[in-house]
Amino acid sequence: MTVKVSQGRGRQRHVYSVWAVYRLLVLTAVCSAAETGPSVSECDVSADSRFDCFPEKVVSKEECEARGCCYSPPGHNEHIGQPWCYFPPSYPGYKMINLTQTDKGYSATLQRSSKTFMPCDVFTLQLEVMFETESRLHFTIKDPTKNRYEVPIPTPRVSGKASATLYDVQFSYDPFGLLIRRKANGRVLLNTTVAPLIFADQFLQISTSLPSSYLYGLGEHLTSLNLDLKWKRLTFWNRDLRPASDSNLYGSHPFYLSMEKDGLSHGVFLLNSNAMDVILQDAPALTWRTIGGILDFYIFLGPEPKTVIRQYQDVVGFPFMPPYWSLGFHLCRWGYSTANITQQVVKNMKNGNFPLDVQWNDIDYMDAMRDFTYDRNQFGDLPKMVKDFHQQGIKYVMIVDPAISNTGAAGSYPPYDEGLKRGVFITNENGKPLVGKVWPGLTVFPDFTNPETFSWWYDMVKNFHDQVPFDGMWIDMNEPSNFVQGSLDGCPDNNLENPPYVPGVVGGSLRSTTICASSHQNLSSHYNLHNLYGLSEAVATHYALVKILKKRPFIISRSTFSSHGHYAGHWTGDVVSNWEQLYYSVPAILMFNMFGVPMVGADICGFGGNTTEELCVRWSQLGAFYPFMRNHNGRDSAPQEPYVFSEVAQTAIRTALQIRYSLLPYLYTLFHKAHSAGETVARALFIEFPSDPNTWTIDRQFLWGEALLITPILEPGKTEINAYLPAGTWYNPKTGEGIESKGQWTVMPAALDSINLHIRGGYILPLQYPGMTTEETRNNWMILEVALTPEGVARGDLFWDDGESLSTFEKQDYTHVLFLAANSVLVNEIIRVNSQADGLALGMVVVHGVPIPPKKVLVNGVASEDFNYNIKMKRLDIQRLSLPVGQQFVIAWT
Ligand code: MIG
Repeated sequence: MTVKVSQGRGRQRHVYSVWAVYRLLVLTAVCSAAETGPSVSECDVSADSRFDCFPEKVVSKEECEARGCCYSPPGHNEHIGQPWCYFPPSYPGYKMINLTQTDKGYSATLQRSSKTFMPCDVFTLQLEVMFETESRLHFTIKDPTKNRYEVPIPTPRVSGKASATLYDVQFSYDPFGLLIRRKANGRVLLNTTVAPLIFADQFLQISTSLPSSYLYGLGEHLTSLNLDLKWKRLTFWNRDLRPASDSNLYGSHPFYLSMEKDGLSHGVFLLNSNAMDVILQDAPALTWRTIGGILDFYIFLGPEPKTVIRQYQDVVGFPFMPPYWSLGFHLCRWGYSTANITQQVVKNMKNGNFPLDVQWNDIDYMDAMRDFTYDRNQFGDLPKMVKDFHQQGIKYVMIVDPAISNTGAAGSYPPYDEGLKRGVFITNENGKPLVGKVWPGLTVFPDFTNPETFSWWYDMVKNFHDQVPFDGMWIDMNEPSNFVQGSLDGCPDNNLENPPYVPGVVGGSLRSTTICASSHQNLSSHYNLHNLYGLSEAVATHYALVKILKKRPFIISRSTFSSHGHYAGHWTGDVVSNWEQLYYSVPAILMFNMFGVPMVGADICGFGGNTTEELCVRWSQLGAFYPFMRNHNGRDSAPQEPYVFSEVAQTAIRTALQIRYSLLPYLYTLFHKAHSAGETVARALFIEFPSDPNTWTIDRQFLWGEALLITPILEPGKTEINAYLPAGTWYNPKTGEGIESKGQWTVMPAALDSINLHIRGGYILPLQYPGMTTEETRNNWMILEVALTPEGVARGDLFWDDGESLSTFEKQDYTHVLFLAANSVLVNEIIRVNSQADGLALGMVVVHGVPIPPKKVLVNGVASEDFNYNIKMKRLDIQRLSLPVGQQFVIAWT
């Protein structure tokens, strides 16, 4: 065990924190803070390093100083958001006593001797530090005398202590603070001595310095990928809101990844589901401020961003393996008002020669907008429609909202009658189901933290599936959204409804657009569980579908929380049809991949407002590279199905779809790697090229996996685009051109029909000729696109199974083939093969970067005439192959 624990009071402080030294000195002089303001010299804190002592409101000098804090309203050159009232270094904190070694790490008692400004300080706390793995440190701070709410998601249970760790931990005794360093270079990754720890019943706050200003994550918010640290407050309280900046949105993922100066990285996860603010400041520093639960932190040492992301997913769960069909194109809108119209859409797609896999319906299909019903007039043919779709190889997904109508005549609507009998609904202070209002009118809200609700939900879903054999579910409005504030009868007046501090939620109140915080759920109050509502519905839906379909479930949810990706995917909600939102969809998709929710997409062409043809073409081209590719539109917006546009636009969109379909084997293999190894599918450049600082802020380009660079056009009227090519060889698959990049900006064409794609030298992409559905595509010839490095090597792989059975990876019922090129030879190596690979045959190989015209091509030792060489592009095409992918082959060119 090489962890150092500082014993002397001042020893480590002068090394790590000037702040802490200062605090120590001042603390010996000033005893208890409160009534009088601190001295002028104590308040001499640089603006960026001030931590807010009065987050509730704008304050006067008197109010501020009454808290024992420093008052300094910003001048007009200073940044808005900078605290007016901030902690002096002497502000009393907790004192650490009884630090002891445990079989997992350390434990200690923390004691506060004076009150803070928040009611109900917890004066004695228990700290547990757990060295869970060599790269993961876990620590909790709790009340040892009282069980407080803890987030009920499964996390790894570790016994014992990792023996060699990438981190070491040091403690500051008085005031208590934690310092976590990267052993390899001594860098401080976390230092909580920068501001006082506060742990009151409804106000928990802890701050840390950051090693750099390159910070990512902390979704769901409308932000750039690299977060802006200039006094930004990110609020977590799941909410139904059209994505807007500086607003709490649909989901909460209190996890960040930090890129350190030299390209190493680490991550921090606060497992807490209460309403929360995270404050970012230029120091650089970060403050977690939550209004309940405990402090439950995981620190991931990486050191590569890829490993940080995997380590995070080790805690929250790896993503579900999607069915193959779900990687195809999905089409939806609010306003397909009859089954006929819905069927016509599918016909139009077919007539227009557009690939389509999944047709959707919005709430239009429902009878009086009630779940688990369908409108017998407009959608009388729904069961038949879905069966017809199946005949055509098309799947069907429909929306379901959580809220259940409670106004039908008794006995007329089983979801309510049954639910009431079985006690599945969230209750109010009187123990009666809380009544709100959503699409069907008055509604009650299922409590998915109640096991009985799981079985009730299963019964409802099963019953509906018996009538309408749908293939997946779209769960919307699960923040949960409510058209009245709190409930029909308002909310009671209590400390959960009116906490002493309300994070920066839109609407200013916890009940805004949702149900009362103090309403009751099986596991705890809604106050604690609110941010888990969407997740809990996704889990219930996942289990219901596994049981009903006995195949992999496909679920897309609006509301999410950490660990969501294990059960379901996400779309980014009600984005507006404009260029700004087109851009923001890129960081959103990349962040959700970092959160372990790779099945994610934005509504292609936008949901709110009317798209333009150009915007819709560009959005379709980008959307072809969303892991979840769905065009969805609002009720009042102009139509935006691919076939409504001009021939030119249609051609561009069709091309985008065909490229998507041709890449399916590669995409599916990436999903397998996400599922089995916690990788990202849509990947930020910095994740792949962490040692190149140019990539750290790029969020207008991204990768699929390691090998495919996508440069979408995100602005109108572009004829060219300046884009970044990280160091290496990059091939444009369309022109065949290869570029050697030193890590440089390059001008690329941007004609309306162009999508700039680059394949990275050193990689092999498995492709197929695109069909009209994923099913058709799966039966087509396979193509290998080989992108050689200057040294002439490349590698790739293919994961293949039946595309729908449960747990094929876990049961080892799949095919996995590696492809390797070196010394002018391409071979496959069969890691595992099953009968699913039987029909799969390689029809063509494209090799980029062949320097010398080959004279001969040998396929399994037999000379072939079916090859072309393009001397300008240095590209070799080998055609008319017919090689089973699941059997060893050797292709050589000399
Ligand atoms: O209050 O079901 O985000 O995709 O079309 C609106 C109607 C409810 C919001 C979803 C959107 C969906 C719409 N829903």
